Amino acid sequence: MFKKAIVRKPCPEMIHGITSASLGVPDYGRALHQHERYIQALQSLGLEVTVLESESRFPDSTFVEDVALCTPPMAVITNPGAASRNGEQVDMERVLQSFYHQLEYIEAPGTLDAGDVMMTGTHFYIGISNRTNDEGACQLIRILEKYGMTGERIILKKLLHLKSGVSYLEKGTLLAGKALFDHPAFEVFQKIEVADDEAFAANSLWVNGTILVPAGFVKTLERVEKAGFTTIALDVSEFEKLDGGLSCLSLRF
Ligand code: CIR
Repeated sequence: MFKKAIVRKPCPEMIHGITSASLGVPDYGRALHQHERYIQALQSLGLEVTVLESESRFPDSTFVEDVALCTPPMAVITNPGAASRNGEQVDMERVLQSFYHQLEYIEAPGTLDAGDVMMTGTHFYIGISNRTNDEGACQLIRILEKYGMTGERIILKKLLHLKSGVSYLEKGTLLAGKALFDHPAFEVFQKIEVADDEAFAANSLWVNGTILVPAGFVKTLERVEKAGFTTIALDVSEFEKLDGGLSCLSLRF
């Protein structure tokens, strides 16, 4: 179970965030409102949420998931793969020092965005993407092994991050879009398929037994509920415009 979460308020400069989507420019006021609702949902599921002030030097800094990986024994400060985001991790290091005794680091030439890392118990899947390189993934696997955990690499083709295409819902169940549904590494799991026209909803989020699903993705919501999970639908439309989903908006530990 998670006890804590860290989020960062979006900054007005988020309208200049990196995107591959063609959904238009985010509405900052609406983004702030959606962020508030996101925080309230985490709180309603028992998490104590630390809300960091917005950081205007980094338009994408509300996507805190990418700059650190939180595991039970330690946190890893990443080396983000996008030039405009590299530096976001510095402040997160300071914040995580007050929560963790052990911090580890991904170092250049390794790059890693933790949106590429999916935790399934003590085993971690690490996407090799435009943001996470082989060196970064190998560094992470070595760090995990020091703490009795394991990791393996998954080569990505089209996805921004591994968790843009797959989410672990616990209880041995994955929610996966077409890009990863049949991946041999995931044969051991039960799977819920995300319809092609709802691909964004593959980024859903387990929080203490409840699955947060992006609002408006009704087929996914139905399939997750039919599989026996309790859900909360949350509108993240303004973050979707920047390729960011539910997991990207917090660190949970
Ligand atoms: C980026 O391209 O880095 C941001 N606009 C979106 C990051 C989304 N983060 C995530 O999937 N973990």
